Parts: sequence; structure tokens; C-alpha cells
Amino acid sequence: MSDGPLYLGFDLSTQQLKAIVVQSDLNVVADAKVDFDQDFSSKYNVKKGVLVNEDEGEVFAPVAMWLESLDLVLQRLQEKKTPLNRIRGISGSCQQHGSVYWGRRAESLLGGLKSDKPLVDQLKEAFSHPYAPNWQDHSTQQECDQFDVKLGSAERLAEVTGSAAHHRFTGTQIMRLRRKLPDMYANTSRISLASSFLASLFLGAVAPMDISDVCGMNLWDIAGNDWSQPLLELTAGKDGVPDLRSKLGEVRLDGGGSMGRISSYFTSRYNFNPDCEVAPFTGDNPATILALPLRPLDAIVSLGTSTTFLMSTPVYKPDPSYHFFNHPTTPGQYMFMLCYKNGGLAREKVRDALPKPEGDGASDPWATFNKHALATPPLDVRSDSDRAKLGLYFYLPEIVPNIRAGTWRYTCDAATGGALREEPGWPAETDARTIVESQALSMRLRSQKLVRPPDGADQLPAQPRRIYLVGGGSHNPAIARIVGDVLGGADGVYKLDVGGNACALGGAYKAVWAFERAEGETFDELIGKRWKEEGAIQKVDDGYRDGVFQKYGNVLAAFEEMEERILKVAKNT
Ligand code: XUL
Repeated sequence: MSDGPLYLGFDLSTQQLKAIVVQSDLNVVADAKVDFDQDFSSKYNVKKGVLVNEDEGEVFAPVAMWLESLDLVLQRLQEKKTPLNRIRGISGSCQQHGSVYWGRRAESLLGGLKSDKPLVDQLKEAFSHPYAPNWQDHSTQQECDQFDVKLGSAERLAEVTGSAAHHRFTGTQIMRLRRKLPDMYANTSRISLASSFLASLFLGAVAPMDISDVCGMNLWDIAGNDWSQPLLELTAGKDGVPDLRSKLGEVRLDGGGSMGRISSYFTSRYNFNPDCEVAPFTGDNPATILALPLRPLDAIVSLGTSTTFLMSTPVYKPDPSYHFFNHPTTPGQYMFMLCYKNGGLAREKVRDALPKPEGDGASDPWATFNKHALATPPLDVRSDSDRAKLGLYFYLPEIVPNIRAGTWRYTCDAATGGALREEPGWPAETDARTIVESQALSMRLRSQKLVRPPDGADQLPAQPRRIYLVGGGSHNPAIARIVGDVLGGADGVYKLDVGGNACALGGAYKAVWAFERAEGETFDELIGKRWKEEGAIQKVDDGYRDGVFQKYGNVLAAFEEMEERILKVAKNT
């Protein structure tokens, strides 16, 4: 370990709270985690980190559990002899859209924390609502319908706020809670996102929201750089706008710098240095693009429980089916995001419909799936007369597009994409390739307006430059190959090998940049100089393959048409 300053990054995700400590040269020196189910399921009854009220589609987490987790994770860092007194700055990454409701006593309780009792005991009275709605919540269809029409159309809402209305977006959640729990809403002094909530604990005062994470609310006017007056009116009623503005507070426009010194609770209880400062925390997806110096035209495909596709881009071309956020560190840049609910779990369903692997491959649950996925040719077209196979595999109601749960199988002419028709079915073995193709085709369809031929490779079709895979599915070679076949990647497909820590690392790197940046130095400039490719990434596929890439291009319009036809009969309501 060097003797220079250290930086602490958090990741408050749905199922865990992770902490990671890095040096100025970005080397990791310590980490610790709390797993909500393992550490707290008997106390808080959570499953996969959340509580569910199926009748109303509510998914939420106990705020007290998060408080206990923060003390526990810091205790675990201490047990590992982490020199917390050398930490100069803290930042973090938190699940997006989740909101925390502070009561009237919040500021005084936060400001008066004593080190002899845990946070959970001292902040009991700090909240007007004991739960934080989670991004998987889908209780807000009624509110979404109103958001989508308030500015004229879903397209216009996406233009202004970066996204059409989504169940999980915080504006719709606030509007519903105000309707359902009017007293709670009236007693709320401030509303935090999960990211500003965690930062608040360290600051000992309610922290402002972050300029990137605020775009996950359907309330922030991105071009106007302010709350949208008509959307605040919709959420809070005409007379309630000033009150809602004060609940939401000012948004911090700078993703770096210091929001203030660490609260004495942490200096006394965990021996943090009183000079340690707190930088803005951001959402987990914005933090993922900070886990490496991502260049424009590079894409990250995060293959977790859900699947996300992320790009950093100077181009702002919003559309109701995807999301734009302000870039977490670089004004004038944006983050483009697609977020699918049917990711890893959907692939597992297809896998589990196949015979269990036996013999040599028995230890790899994906062996049979991968064998079939790789043995099946692109779109299962084996001869010129074969039709291309396309499917949708939504075991959960999907976000992109907004289709109810179900599976659909179609074919079309492989050369033209014409003559699309639904099929009764095909062998389960074929589904292994088709589901991965389907997930990648959806990403290609929606990102095609943002890509261009990579610099110096004008002869190539428009596509991402590099594709970085992260998350559980990134270890699967068949998935890497098919993602490369469909999406291309002129410079290849890489696995970002950071052991599931991309968001926490992004948070820690953000802290390094926040406190060490020179005047005007961007995140990419600073991190680009210090980041070492070796050990962090590994090339797992060549990416673009001439001839194969075009086969998928031929059926892209048919894929879109298939979605449109299914939307007509199976839209989520
Ligand atoms: C993004 C989203 C999820 C959560 C996961 O819009 O809802 O990716 O951020 O924590």
C-alpha cells in the first residue's frame, strides 16, 4: 500500500452494500460488503434485499436496514485493518430511482449524531416513511399515464426529462405516495434519492441530489437545467409546487468537488480523518460508466439480473423506449441507457428447459445452453431457403418495450426481413441462441442512431467501437460471441474483470477524480492516465464479423415489426 491518500467508494444496490477503498493510482487496497439477505433477512424479512406487496405491485426496502448495513460494512472494513483515517474522499453508487422520505427532525438528528450508538438507533425519528421504493416497483401505472400526457406526449416527456414515464421513476413514485399516504407526504421535509441519502449520512446533513441521478425521476428538465414546473405541478398539485421544490432541494450541478466534511459520527466511531470530504454520490448505472475511461462509441453491456446497455455520448436523441441522463462527471455529455427486466433470469429459464449438463461439462450449468447456442447458426439460417428465427422471451413484464410477460416466436425472410409471421414453436435447443440474439437485437435496434463508423475505420458499418461486458453473464463465452455477432464492436468485445464491483469502483474512481482533478480536468482525462488495462479487461471476442453483422441488419426492421405487433395485443397495463 502506498502512503498517499485513499478514497472510499460505495455501492448500495438492491441486494448488497459494498465498500471499496482505492489509492490515487486506482489500485484497490480493501473491500467489504453486507448482503441484505444473509445479514438481515430474519430481522427485516427481505428476500433479494426487498419486500414485496404483490397486490399493488409495490417493491420496497426498509431504510433502517440500510442504516444498519452502513455501520456493519464500516465495522467490517475496520476488522480488516483498513486505515480509515487515511481516506481523503468518499463517493458512491446507489440503485437508481429509489427514494427516502425524511421527516421534520431529519436535519437536527443528522447534525447531532453521537458516536456511542448506531445510526439506526439515533435516526429512528428521522424519517416520515420507513421504506424506500425500489426500482422493481410497478405500482404507478395510473401516475405514468398522467406523466405521459402532461407535456403532450410520451415523446415530449422523453425530450424534456430524458425518459418517458416509467413505473420506477421517482416522480411517479412520489405522486403515488402523496395520493396513498397524504399525511406521510405532508410530514416529509426532504426527499432523497438512494444516492443522496447515503451521502447525507456521511455529511450529517441532507445532501443535494446529483446531476446525473436526478434524471431518473421524470421531473428534471435536462435542457433547462431545472425542475420541470408542469411536472412538479402534476406531482404535487398546483398549490403544492413550492413545497415540493423545497422537499427536493437544490440539485448539485458539479459531479465532482466536495459537498462538505465528514460528520463527526464517523470520525469518532470509525476513526475517519476530520479532513475527509464527501463528493456527490450518483446512481449505479452512471457509476458503471465511471469504472473505466469509457470513450464515446464504447458501449457497456451489463449482464446481471436485469440487462443494461450503456453508452457515453455527446448526442442527445431521446426516445420513449430508452433513457438519457446527464453524464455523471462531464457537462455536455450524456449517458444513454437501455434497461431490460428480462436479462439473466430469462436466459436461466431457457437454460433450465434444456437437459442438465452431464459428463465433463456437468459442473457448468450453462454447458448445454452454450453448446446449442454456438452450434446454431445466426438466426438459425442453415441454407438459403431457411427463414430467420426471431423471438421475445419475457418471463417478467418488460420495460423495453412495455410488453406483458410472455414468449413469442416469429420467422421472417432472412435476406429481406419480409413476410414476418408468428410460429407455433421450435425446439428448445434453438431458443438458446435465439434468446441471446433477441436481447442483442433489441440493443442494436435502439442504439443504431447513436453509432457511426469508428474513427479510422470508415469502411466499416456504424457500430460501437468496443463493447465491454460486465456482470454475471460476462463470463459466458457463448453470450460474448453472440453479442459480438449481433452488435459488432470494431475493436472487439471485452470482459471488464472487476469481480462484480464495477459500480463500487466507479464510485471510488469518482472520489479520486472529485478531489484530485486539476482545473478543468475531465474524469476521462484523469482516470485515463491512471487506469491500467492489464488485469482489468480481457478480450473475449473479436466483435465485428463481416457478413454476419449484415445478416442481423437484414432482420432488424422485422424485429421491430414483431415487437410492434406484440405490443398491440400484449402491452403492459
Ligand atoms: C435503471 C434501473 C436499475 C437500477 C438497478 O433505470 O432501474 O438498473 O438502477 O439498481
